[in-house]
Amino acid sequence: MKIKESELIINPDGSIYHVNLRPEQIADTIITVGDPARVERVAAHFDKVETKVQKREFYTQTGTYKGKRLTVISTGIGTDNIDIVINELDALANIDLTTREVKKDLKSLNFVRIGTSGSIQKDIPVDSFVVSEKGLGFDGLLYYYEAEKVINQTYTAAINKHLKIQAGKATPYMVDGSQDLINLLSQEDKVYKGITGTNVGFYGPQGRVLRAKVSDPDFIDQLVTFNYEDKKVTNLEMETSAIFGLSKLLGHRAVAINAIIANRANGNFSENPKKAVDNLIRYSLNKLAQL
Ligand code: R1P
Repeated sequence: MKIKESELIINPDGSIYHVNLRPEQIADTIITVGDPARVERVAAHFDKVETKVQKREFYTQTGTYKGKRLTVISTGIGTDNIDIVINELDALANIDLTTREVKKDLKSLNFVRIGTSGSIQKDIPVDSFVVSEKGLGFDGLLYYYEAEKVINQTYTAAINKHLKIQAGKATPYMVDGSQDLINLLSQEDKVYKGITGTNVGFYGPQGRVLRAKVSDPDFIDQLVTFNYEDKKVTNLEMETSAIFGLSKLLGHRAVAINAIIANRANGNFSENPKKAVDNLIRYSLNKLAQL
């Protein structure tokens, strides 16, 4: 079935609407970062770069690292952008943009988020790395799709039993990351693993109060005490749940690794967040070269 022009928008140069890329310009392993400036910092390690494209907050470079073809793309902040990036990259891989039909043989991509995040647990210090075993979504994005097909029902039930979510907020959901990618990125002792919470804002939705008071002052305390099968909520950021959910729905693999630049439990902020992120980039690229 042909997908209509209004639904799958192709630019005059044959690239897809927002990310502005053509199918041949993406690798099968795609690193997502929030900050467009981080794309340069990842690609600076590449042996060679074949593609550089920018439109809005979506800046992409494709090249090779130790011979492994990789794409790095910035998503900007938030799960609304993740909806665009994952759907459009999937379309580049799995829809024939000329006939506008879904291909017969579907490709499975690897999505690897290299991000920054705040830890909520006292014992996960600034400058450490956390690999997300599960995404805990407060964003509600996945409920616009067939969420029930991909959420982890047991963990979703457990978190909803534990938290008191007020009416008017989206029901939290949990989605698993891909175990092989989790294993690859957490081989070393210095890497923590856990559940990454994703919310729709940086301040109130993550329990930060500057001047505007929050509706549920206990939210972070409730999150800290969640413990199911020895798994805890380790950190909070703004993209992982949607990356995990959409990737799973579309048959892709996904993982997230974050540099902890703030510790919300003791109020610390990294003295050198740039260094922490550069360490994370080097560590992650070396692991991805083994894929
Ligand atoms: C907020 O400052 C942003 O930083 C974190 C959050 O998820 C959010 O996108 O990640 P990135 O550094 O990858 O953007």
